[in-house]
Amino acid sequence: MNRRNFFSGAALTAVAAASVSKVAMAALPEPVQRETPDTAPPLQPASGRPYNPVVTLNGWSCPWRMNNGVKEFHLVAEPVVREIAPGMKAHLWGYNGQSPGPTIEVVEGDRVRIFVTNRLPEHTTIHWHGQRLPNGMDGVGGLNQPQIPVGKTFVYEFVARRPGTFMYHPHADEMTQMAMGMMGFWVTHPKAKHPLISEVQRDFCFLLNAFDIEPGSATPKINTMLDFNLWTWNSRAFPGIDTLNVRLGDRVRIRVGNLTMTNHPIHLHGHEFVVTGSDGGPWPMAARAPEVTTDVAVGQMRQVEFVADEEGDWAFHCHKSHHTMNPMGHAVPTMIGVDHRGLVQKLQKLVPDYMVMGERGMADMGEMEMPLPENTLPMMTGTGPYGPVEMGGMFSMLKVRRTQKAGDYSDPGWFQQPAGTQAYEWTGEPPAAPRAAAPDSGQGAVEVKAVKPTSHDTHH
Ligand SMILES: [Cu+2]
Repeated sequence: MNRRNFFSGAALTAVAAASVSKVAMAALPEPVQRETPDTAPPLQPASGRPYNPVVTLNGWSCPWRMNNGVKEFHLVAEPVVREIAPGMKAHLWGYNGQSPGPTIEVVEGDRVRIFVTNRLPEHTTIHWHGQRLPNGMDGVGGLNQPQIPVGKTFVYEFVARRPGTFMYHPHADEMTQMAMGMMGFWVTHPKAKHPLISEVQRDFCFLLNAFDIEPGSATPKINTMLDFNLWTWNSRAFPGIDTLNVRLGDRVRIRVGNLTMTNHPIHLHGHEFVVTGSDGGPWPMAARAPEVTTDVAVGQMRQVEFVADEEGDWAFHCHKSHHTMNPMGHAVPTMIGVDHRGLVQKLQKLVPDYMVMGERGMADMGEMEMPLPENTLPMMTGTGPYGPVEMGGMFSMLKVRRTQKAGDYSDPGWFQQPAGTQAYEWTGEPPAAPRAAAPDSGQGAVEVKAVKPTSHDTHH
């Protein structure tokens, strides 16, 4: 290379570098897509004020671009395929490749600019639930802004004024778009030590959502109002929901938002927690009380905190028992106490595979995992170290381990219970107490007079 070329080349490079960055900054930030439904490690902030990032269960946080002091995000509303749990994929709508979309994490006082591109087959908007913002940024289509037409990109911009736990979702054809899975979490971290916001070692977040997908199909029924059959956390059902893995002694915060059409009493085993705040902000100390279950009503958010000081695998779930079940839990007649014995041989002549189920309860179904149509989940499933867990839907576990490293979110496997600390079978003399028995067992049966309801009511 001669001298002349060298100079012109260098000059060209310099010009190119300057113009590239200017052009790039004027262009849309690259939308970050995600392929897997796994829980991503916390996204440590690469620019802007420092904070302690959250972990989104079976999700991730959205990287941003800093542009002249403004945090720029790019959300793409689009059809996605989401694995609800191994064995079932759903055709949903979401953001950036998944439902829910990525969690947005910012710091109190940040100016935030969000580009929203609409790749859905219909118009959309985004409402920033719980934020203080100019009225024209609130995202109610028709009220605060024109709808975002198909193929267009709109820009939202506001200052994240108060720290807390928030979410985002469309405010356009809402029943369809939320039933299809469009939603995401938002966390605004405090800019400095806050008297009502404690520092924690683990900070988890997820949204409660629900779908109505017929066994064997993949697309939610969007006109369902109450009778959903898939109860999910971040569009995942047990055993597809990752466990919350923490170190013994960690202070843990769990943030939950409810975008279903019913309430969910969220229950933790082995520990008491304190509800420390909601989408309204951190709660005053005088309003806090120990609980083991907190109800999260429709459109509400709650954050709970506790010190994980009991080792083990602790169930963590919605306390509505039909919400810890997967599809096919409906329309199954109650068979407890019904004696099938005469009937079975007759039925097996017609249907050789016929099995009696339900006369002793439904636990058989947890064990049998009967053949299912393609693309659905067993009603009661999951296997623990001691057998079937018989759960589904909104169920996971808090795994507390002495040996878990700080910042390690990997699953430590099943808890090894110390000898002598597990419930055990009594092998002494059986008790002599009389009790209810089957009518033909020769023992006296306890008779119960039942009053049947006159109408079939719903179970929500
Ligand atoms: Cu529930």
